Amino acid sequence: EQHYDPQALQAKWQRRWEELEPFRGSDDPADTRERRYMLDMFSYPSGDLHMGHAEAFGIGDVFSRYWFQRGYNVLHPIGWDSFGLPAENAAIKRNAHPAEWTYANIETQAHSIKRYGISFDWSRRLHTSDPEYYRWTQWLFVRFFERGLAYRKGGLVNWCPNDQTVLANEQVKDGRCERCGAEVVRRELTQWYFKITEYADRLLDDMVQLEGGWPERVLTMQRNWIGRSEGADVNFVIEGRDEPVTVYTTRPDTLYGATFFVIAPDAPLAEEIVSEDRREAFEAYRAEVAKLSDIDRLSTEKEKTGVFLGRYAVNPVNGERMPVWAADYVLSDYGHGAIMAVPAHDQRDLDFARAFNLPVRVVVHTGLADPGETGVATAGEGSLVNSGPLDGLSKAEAIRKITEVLAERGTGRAAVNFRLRDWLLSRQRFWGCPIPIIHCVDCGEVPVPDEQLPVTLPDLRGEALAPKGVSPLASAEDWVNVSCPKCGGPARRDTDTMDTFVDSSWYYLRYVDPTYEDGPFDVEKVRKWGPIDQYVGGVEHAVLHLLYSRFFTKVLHDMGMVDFTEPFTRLLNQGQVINQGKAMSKSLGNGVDLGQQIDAYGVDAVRLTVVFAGPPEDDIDWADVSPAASQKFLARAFRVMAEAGAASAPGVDVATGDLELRKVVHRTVDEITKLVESHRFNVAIARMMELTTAARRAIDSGPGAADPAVREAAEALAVMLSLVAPYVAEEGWERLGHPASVATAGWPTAEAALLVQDSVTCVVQVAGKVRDRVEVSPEISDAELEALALASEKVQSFLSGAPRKVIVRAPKLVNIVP
Ligand code: ANZ
Ligand code: ZN
Repeated sequence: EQHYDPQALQAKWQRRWEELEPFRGSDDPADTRERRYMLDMFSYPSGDLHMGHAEAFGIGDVFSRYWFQRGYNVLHPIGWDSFGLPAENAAIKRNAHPAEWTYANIETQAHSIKRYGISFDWSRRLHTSDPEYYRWTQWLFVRFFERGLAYRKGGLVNWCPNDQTVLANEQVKDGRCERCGAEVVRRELTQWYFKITEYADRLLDDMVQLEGGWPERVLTMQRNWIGRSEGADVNFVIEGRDEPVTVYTTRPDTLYGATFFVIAPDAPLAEEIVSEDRREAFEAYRAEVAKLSDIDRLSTEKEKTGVFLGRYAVNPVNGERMPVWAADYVLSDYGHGAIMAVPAHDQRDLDFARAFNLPVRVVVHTGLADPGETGVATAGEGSLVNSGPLDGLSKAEAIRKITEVLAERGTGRAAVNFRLRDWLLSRQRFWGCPIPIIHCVDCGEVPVPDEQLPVTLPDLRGEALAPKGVSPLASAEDWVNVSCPKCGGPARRDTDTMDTFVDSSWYYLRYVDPTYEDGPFDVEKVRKWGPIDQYVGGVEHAVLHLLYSRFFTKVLHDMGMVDFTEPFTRLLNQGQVINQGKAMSKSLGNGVDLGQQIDAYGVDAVRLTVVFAGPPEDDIDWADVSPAASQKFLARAFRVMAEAGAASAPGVDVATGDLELRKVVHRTVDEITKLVESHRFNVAIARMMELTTAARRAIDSGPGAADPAVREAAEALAVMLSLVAPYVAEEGWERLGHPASVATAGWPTAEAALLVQDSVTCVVQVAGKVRDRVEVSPEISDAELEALALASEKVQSFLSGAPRKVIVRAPKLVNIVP
């Protein structure tokens, strides 16, 4: 039977793979193979697999399967990032427990992933919502707490009074809740934070390790997110206040150009210093600003707003009095929450000055028109003017000089500032990892002792999970009230759960032994497997998961638990699958269902389509690709393998095979190897197609199916095809007479002797149609080739008289226009 039936192959081989388990990473100390750790970003269990998974897993599998074929000891695990809000919302709706929805979805996805044929080591599967896992998330939290890296502080957060919940900055649109449209208020809440800012410098500096291995765009995003800048802290006296106020500036050279002073309206300082006659206006303004997200506040498009606070600051270098304003474009938690405004050289200050008629004074002469007139601030190089002792200096010289002067006088100093904020990790949500802290009136924050971990979630379901403004855990009285581990007195558990990004910050370490009981991970095994050689996942995690994981790794390094400082040596961000030029969405009705695609074309055709569509980083428009064409190609490849298998037995002497075909095989193997190594997977597939065509021709109009070179071609095809079409490859391999699994059969090697090209095939077209092929030397000249082509009898039979034009592309193509 040489009919290609993808669904039958899937049923057959999925069962065989379950028995064979060809993809186990080996921890056997006697196993001396070189190790490779291949990681796919794990899945969130919301419903079944979708096209995005199909692409990410499909691309990741090319790496993993290639390494298996090359004989490495490969670790390629899979698990689920299984805490999170959607499970909770589903549970409220169905009056159920979030675990039911979560684990049902995990089973559905696991089933689909197995069908999709990804080379995962299923023995290492983990779920972050399992108590065996989150016990160790809690253990790590306690270690961070002990090191001063987890702490609680009060702060303003976005709060939706309707949904009774905290919102992320990204969920606030024009001051309203993205979901329900209610006006968002800022609420003062005491929350847990991780002190990621303490690692800001190292997060930046260690990026040198990632150059070349990570997409430049992700490195840039992280660099901007961390936002290191250099400048100076400058002290200003505010009339009537004893303590001077410090501002951070990247341009201390412009100090003589400061014409007013701005404080963030939500900074305590603004409230403290506002004069009595301005207090009412100030408070009204502050209430308006409280509705805005930082993103809104920093927008340069937004009209400038502010209120005069009725007070004056004194410039430390020239004694000038500057009015003090409160304005929303200054943020309370950046720098010191106050700035000196230099409208001539800072656009936002200039916009503000023009809106409120404040003076503009140029202090760096750049040769450009006066910003006071043009409305365009000048930020570039120039020489200092109107600046006393700095006059005539360049920007850099002036920065150095003024910083020295300020330091001598004790009114300032060089300073570094970061945009990065500490990581707010507490959530008032049920379906997450409980924070393992007990609050005691006498002892304060007491960590739950290690031997009492995990602190498991209480059994709440349905309505009990509905948002009430405080964490649902607070309503589980029996669970909340405990005795203090230190003094035994009455105490209460912390009722917040952790951001799910905490769970995913260390999962790649747990995979080496997910049942390990003596710590979060087996340190020795991580030493052997880590760090991850290749990570594959979406770019949407550029500054969240990928930054948090780097932070965790550094802390674990400092704890002596890992011997590397960067977790992911190489990173690939696959593109998105879109349809008709747009992201798939319910409202557009352009969704593509993975299950339906697989039912229609088979797993192999879908996988091949995904990888063949273009470079792995590019988006795939499903309207532009053809899984049907992929299926046709796979059917052709299948017939080549089946016919070769039927005509000859394994172990024939390939050296006696047809030389022309052998050369094609070895050249193709050589090219495909290089293409896979350089991640040009789509081009590698194009070469596999060419090899299939060459083998087909050898069978039909060449030496025939029994020729050893045909077998050689078919075997190479099976192995190489296994990277993207594992089912047909496995079946083909079996038809060729080999025991399963093709996945570990070994990558073919190209023989150098067969790579020398002594002739190439030149295609001769007449009016765009192929009419003949001639074997020529690769060095043939255009003129020689043209003569040779015109001499062909086949060609002549399509010509009546002299051709109008002959286009020659030596040595591969001649196109004759009759
Ligand atoms: C005076 C000045 C003059 C400034 C000039 C810039 C240009 P980066 O590079 O992002 O660190 N700034 C300081 N604290 C701020 C806050 N809390 N909210 C909003 N803006 C703040 O930016 C540092 C610059 O951002 C500082 O330098 C300050 O404006 C402003 F020609 O000081 B500059
Ligand atoms: Zn106590």
